[in-house]
Amino acid sequence: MKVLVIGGDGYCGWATALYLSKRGYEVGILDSFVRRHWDLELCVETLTPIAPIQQRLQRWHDLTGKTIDLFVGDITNYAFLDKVLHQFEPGAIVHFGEQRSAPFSMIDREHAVLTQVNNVVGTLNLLYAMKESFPDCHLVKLGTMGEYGTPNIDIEEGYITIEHNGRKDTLPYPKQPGSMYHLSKVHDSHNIHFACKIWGLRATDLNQGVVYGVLTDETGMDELLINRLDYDGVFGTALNRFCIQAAVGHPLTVYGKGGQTRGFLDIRDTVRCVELAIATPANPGEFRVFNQFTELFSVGDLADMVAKAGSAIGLKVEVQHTENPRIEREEHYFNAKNTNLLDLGLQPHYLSSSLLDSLLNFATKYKDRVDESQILPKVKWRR
Ligand code: NAD
Ligand code: USQ
Repeated sequence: MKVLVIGGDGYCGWATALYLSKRGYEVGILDSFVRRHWDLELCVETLTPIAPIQQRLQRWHDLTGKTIDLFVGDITNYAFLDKVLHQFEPGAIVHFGEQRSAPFSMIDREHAVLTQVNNVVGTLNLLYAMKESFPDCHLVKLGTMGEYGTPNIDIEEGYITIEHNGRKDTLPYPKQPGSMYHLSKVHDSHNIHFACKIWGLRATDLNQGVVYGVLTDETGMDELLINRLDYDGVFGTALNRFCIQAAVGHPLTVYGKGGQTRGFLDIRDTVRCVELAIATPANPGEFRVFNQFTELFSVGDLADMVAKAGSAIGLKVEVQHTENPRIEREEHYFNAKNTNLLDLGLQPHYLSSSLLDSLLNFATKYKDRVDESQILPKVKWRR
């Protein structure tokens, strides 16, 4: 099957494109490289030296004999997107191509607008292009667990059955996102759901938790295939940041009380979940929602785990509760369901001391590339 990976130059997209290519899918990558541009604008760099995509793809071909097609452009440009779809004719589209940082979206009005326009318009263009010419293509869209917020009841997978005044219905689960970025994902979900309902498109929304780790079987094959690993205060995410902070001897930055609980998963499970979704597509007209995480952790507990694993390999690690730049609950109930992907056969890589060891050693290898002035958060939700 032909799979177009939108955002295939990014953290999740690159690992997924190689994984699918290795598994025999005919893969195309569409990317505008806008993420590399945002890094330059913010003066931040991934911990790892990522090669230009053309070199990455050439190396992949040399090592495996497999070719991945490349389409360079922006999906907010409808003419470009439509042309690519006609050229490549995908059976499934995996859509990672969005601005994905909550702090980036909260910098100021311009960044909020940029995030929502990029994400919502890009996805809308995709829905229209599919409706016009590829109505049977399966859209696998990356959503986020953060769409749900932190309600004081269990979180279901996309829908909840409610009894109200003697009547009963199954409705989209209430959304309480915590940033302009997370809001853009909610808007996307509504648009995709509507498109499935009125045009009969088929879509799977993967409400992914926070991804950690860097190596997959494929990206670990060669230095030129190395994946990005962000540690800065804008694009870096909790566990990855903590491991890199430990490697350079920076106190671990737990925001506020540290009781913020989220769903997490290993990047090796991200790629597998996407394949499971592709292999069993949603039905025509169906808007399917999977919660894509394997374990729940509070950020405080994660920091303690990293401190313990760091000490075991001789690092001196301090956990520091810093002022929380975000507006969010720091102690709350959080119990989310995640059975849909397990039912499809996902065998999770649970967080283990050996994974933490390998991530800490990986971070230590590249620690000279860390700019410590980029570690502390600079973007505040309320000034
Ligand atoms: P990333 O920034 O590393 O990659 C995103 C890629 O999309 C980049 O290469 C970027 O250039 C490209 N892109 C962005 N807008 C585009 C556009 N308009 N046209 C073409 N290309 C565009 O992000 P990531 O961490 O790989 O995340 C991928 C997706 O997964 C995002 O939708 C994100 O919301 C979701 N997600 C990520 C995580 C995580 O922990 N990284 C967790 C949950 C969900
Ligand atoms: N946090 C800290 N210290 C840090 C970094 C983060 O305590 O140094 C806390 C945050 O306050 C928050 C939690 O950790 O409570 C998660 O923050 P994060 O930066 O790791 O992740 P988040 O901003 O939620 O965004 C990331 C990805 C995003 C994806 C989301 C999944 O950037 O694309 O959608 O994870 S989820 O969190 O489930 O919505």
